[in-house]
Amino acid sequence: MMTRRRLARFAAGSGVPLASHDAWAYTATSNGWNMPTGVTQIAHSVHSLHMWVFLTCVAIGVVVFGVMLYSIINHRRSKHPNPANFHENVKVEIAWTIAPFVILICLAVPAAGTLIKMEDTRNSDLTVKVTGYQWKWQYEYVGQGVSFFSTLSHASNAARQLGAHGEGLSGSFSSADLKQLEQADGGHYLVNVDNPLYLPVGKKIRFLITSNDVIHAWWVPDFAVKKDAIPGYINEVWTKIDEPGVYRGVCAELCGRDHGFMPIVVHAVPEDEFEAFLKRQKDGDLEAQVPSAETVVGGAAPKAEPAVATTEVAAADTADSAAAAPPPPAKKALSEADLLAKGKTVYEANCQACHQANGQGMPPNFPALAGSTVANGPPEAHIEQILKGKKLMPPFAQLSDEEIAAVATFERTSWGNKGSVIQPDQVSALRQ
Ligand code: HEC
Ligand SMILES: [Cu+2]
Repeated sequence: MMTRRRLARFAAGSGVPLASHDAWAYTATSNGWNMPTGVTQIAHSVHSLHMWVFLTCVAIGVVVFGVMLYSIINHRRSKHPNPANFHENVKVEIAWTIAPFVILICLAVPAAGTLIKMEDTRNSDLTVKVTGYQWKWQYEYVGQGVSFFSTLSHASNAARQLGAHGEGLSGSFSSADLKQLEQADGGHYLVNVDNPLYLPVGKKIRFLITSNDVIHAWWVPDFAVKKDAIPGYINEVWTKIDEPGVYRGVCAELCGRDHGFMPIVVHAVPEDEFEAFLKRQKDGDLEAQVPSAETVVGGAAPKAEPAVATTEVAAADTADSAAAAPPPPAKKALSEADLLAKGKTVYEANCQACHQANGQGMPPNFPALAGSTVANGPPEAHIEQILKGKKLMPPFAQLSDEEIAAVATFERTSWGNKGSVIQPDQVSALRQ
């Protein structure tokens, strides 16, 4: 197991997307040799089914090879120089027609039962929409107004940059490098994310699975849930988790360059903790709309009126000025410091894989942003490129106006670039 895990990590470090084949090793309920027993009723059924089919195959193997071996030894030429000479045997023919038929029925009945249970997504307590992106997942708690992206954790990503430049499988990747990778990200190299999915235990959760670009597959072995995420289609699947814990999975459909780098982390928690999580998410969103104390009106966005944004949660000191009739909701302007701080996180999660932490990119295919004409040129072209993508660069329109403004400001200000502030308003103006 160790060797397999090492190999997968080694390969992943060198940019070869092998990581998903190694997923057994990371499940909570697998010993690394067999399928995980899982933490849901369905997973237990799937595991029993797997064991039943496996043992049936072993029994058939033993009987067939037993008879063969017996015949080879006992009817060898030295013992029986004159072979029996007969044709057709009705009894044997009936037996070898009926026996496989019975075996197939014994396999098909429990398999069909489990499949039917798996497909029954009725009466769920909660619906989560899962959308695959190259190369991250988006989770939306349907009807709750909570949705977020889940990307490879920063620590894993940083460690893999180290591997990406190593010589990889060709040899000069030292065992010290390997050790370093194994310990990277708290021992969860390539299977940690920035924002895990939280789910309540003991509740029937329905997943609606789709994709925004190419085919991905959402796979969490401990739940026995594995479903293709297909653009334009919505697949349904469900789970009901029995035991609280952290469960991991990966994208299980080869989906492009970073297929091996879009893991899944699920925190299964008791219901009250789950409610607290949802509340935190909702409150977080509200906070984001309220101008913070150090918010300044950027020169680039004269329309912004911080004092009138989201009056219902206005702090006491803004209450009086908030009485004025609210104009059409203007995006609030952010301070350069806020933009830069946020931009750095957005950059690490979305751009660094191609453009590198130092902004040098990986020429010739992935250009440097340090000294780039786009990052030092007119803001519109820069924003357009992020929204729409260009050739090998995917579009990032799914990021919020704030996130795009922040990451553009970060790029324009880092690595010796000239530096200028882009505000969310400028981004929303360029969206169709
Ligand atoms: C999958 C790799 C990839 C990712 C991820 C990526 N880019 Fe790019 N980026 C490219 C490629 C390739 C180009 C060159 C496009 C061309 O001109 O052909 C590029 C070009 C750019 C340029 C213009 C550089 C120049 O001078 O031509 C900017 C600015 C940019 N990217 C910003 C971003 C931002 C912001 C993000 C994150 C939100 C990001 N990129 C994520 C691949 C990527
Ligand atoms: Cu994928």
